[in-house]
Amino acid sequence: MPGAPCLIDRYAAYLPVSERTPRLTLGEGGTPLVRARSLERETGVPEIWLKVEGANPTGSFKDRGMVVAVAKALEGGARAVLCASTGNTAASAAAYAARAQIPCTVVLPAGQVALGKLVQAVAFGARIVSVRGPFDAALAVVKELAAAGEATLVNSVNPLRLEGQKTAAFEVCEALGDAPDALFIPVGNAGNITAYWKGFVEATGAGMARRRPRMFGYQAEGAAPLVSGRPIAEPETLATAIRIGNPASWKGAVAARDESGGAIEAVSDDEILAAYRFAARCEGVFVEPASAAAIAGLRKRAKAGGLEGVRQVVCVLTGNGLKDPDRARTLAGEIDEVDASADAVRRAIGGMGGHRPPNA
Ligand code: AN7
Repeated sequence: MPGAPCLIDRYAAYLPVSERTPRLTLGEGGTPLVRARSLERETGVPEIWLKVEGANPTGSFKDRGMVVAVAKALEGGARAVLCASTGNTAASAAAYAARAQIPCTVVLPAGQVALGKLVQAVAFGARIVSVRGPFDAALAVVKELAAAGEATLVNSVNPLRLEGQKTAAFEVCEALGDAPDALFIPVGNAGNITAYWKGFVEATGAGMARRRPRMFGYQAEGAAPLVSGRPIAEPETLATAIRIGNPASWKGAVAARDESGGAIEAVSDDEILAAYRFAARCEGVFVEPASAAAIAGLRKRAKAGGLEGVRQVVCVLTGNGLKDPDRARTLAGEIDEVDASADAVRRAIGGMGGHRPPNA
């Protein structure tokens, strides 16, 4: 079939869809699985793969779930969609709503959404409101609005979102011929870790895999309710995507952890930033800070000797680095502006660096 792949078509047999479900698509899914040689050298894990979900149409994994949620909303005759979001869900909902030609309202935690995500919601024509408080407060508001029947809620409390997102686990199994030993993934509202685990469980049932991975989830230290075991009223982290104090899929995350023999752990903002740099400079993969939490977790666990018997790892990189240009800009200082001559450029750069190993 010409054109972009349609996730609903590709996995129709495993999704709650029928011939009547609209084949809504922006070319979501089918994202790259990239070998991570620098991380392998550093951690000693023989095989590490990066699932680059930032390659989805709006730059995050949310598109997998959103396409299913919006298609089913259309099938059910919905006239509008609604979500709360730390940014990526809003960008994705706004895009698929535009595609479907239905209105979309997004409710955001004021001052805490990365610029790239915000401008996506603007570009796609969503109605945007910021509320005072964290994501959790915004979610409570949209739940109330949805309960009044004003629009279809497309947050991951809508189970269709998780159905769509589980397809990433299928892709991993198809690409590797089986599930890996371990999956590393960032955790915010905990929908994605829940969806991956569902996907891996179904993959073994469907003959796509013989085994299931251990699930390792990572929260930011200042927003780690699943690590402390209780909700956090004022979550804080520079990884704004996962600045969430009371995850909606709490039980799903705990089940994924316990049934798989994995763990949900915290990483500091400094560890997240170090992993953010490492992914970009040593693997050539530019992710947003929340995604770097998974890499930070992998590096931390490896350092602590917590990867005994783990030979093959997949690390889920949930969002594109361009989502958060303000954070990216802090990676470098001022950029020199000089006259347009070879001499001036050579003086400013101090050599092309070709005599040194890169990124050393
Ligand atoms: C890049 O967009 O919650 O644990 O409202 O954007 O499934 O919540 C985003 C979450 C990880 C955490 N990485 O996933 C939202 C939102 C990125 C994200 C997560 C998010 P969940």
